[in-house]
Amino acid sequence: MDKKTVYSGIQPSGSLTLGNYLGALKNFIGLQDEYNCLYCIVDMHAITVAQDPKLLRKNTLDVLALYLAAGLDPEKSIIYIQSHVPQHAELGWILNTISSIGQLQRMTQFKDKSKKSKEVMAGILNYPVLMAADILLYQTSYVPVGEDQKQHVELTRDLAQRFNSKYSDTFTMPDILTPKSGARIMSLQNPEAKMSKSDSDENSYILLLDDEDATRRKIKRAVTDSLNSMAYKDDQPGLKNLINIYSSFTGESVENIVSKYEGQGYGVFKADLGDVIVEGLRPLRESFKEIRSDKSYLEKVYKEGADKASYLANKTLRKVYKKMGFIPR
Ligand code: AQP
Repeated sequence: MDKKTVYSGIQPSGSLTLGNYLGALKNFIGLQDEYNCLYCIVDMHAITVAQDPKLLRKNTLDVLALYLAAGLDPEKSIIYIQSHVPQHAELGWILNTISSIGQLQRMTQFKDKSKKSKEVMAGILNYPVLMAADILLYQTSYVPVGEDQKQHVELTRDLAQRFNSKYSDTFTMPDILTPKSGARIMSLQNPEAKMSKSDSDENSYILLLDDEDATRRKIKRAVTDSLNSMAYKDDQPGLKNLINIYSSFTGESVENIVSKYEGQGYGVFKADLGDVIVEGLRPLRESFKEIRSDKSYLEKVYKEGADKASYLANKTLRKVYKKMGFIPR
């Protein structure tokens, strides 16, 4: 039987956080043997928020090197940069013509991001339509993402359904794949908000490229509570988040972690968590340096990836154009 397709992407809108890693990247690795995987660096998504061109170039190559350092293998997966495959924008346009503005305005991410901007650009509203195009272009069955993307995958299903029923079966219906733990890592300073790479407070996140001291310091400073009682409860959201991070790295159950640190105070737990993260990220941090400095290898990976992705994307797009009544060249 043919392998099913897995598709996911990460925006080079900053340096990647522990949230991006535990919610998405870490889970990409194990899927490579079982599925046909495509992992994209979604630069066209990143520009829905103003980007400095120099930084965007740097961050795009950083994300590519982080993909490879984390264990993505270009021999197994198609790894590429979104703007190298223009079919994403083409299908995005087509899907815009069947997207309802009301539905797009109800997306939580649109509401959050538009609140932060003085002038709301159309790109932020249309972001999930481009994401739908990314997914549907490759006849994707599974989309490994963090919980914050759930609503966007549901919208993708709605658009696929709408197109399929209007023009006959064309797109595979994708399902979301969220990790058991780590699907929603919260800010270290405000555990009610998710950890985000674009947060203005650098103590709110741990970057994959932070050094060991910064990693330990940020965990030490993480907001907890004054109860000083080791527990995994909604009314102790800061501690709950730290336990989730610990569990995501070690695979230990929440119950085990709670009983191991019961009666010891948060300081001991935080110090150990700092070690767990530093050790957990050590291999990635070390191989990143080597991979990032090899420009010709990175170029080879993204060029070959774009060729393979374009071939697949074209197959779907040709079908779509034909069904809609466009004259083939
Ligand atoms: N806090 C998080 N916990 C778990 N998963 C997360 N992801 C993001 N934040 C968390 C997952 O990371 C993948 C890539 O995300 P993205 O960069 O494409 O967009 P995002 O979700 O908007 O991530 P950020 O870090 O919050 O970026 P900015 O600040 O630029 O908006 C996705 O699978 C996402 O679920």
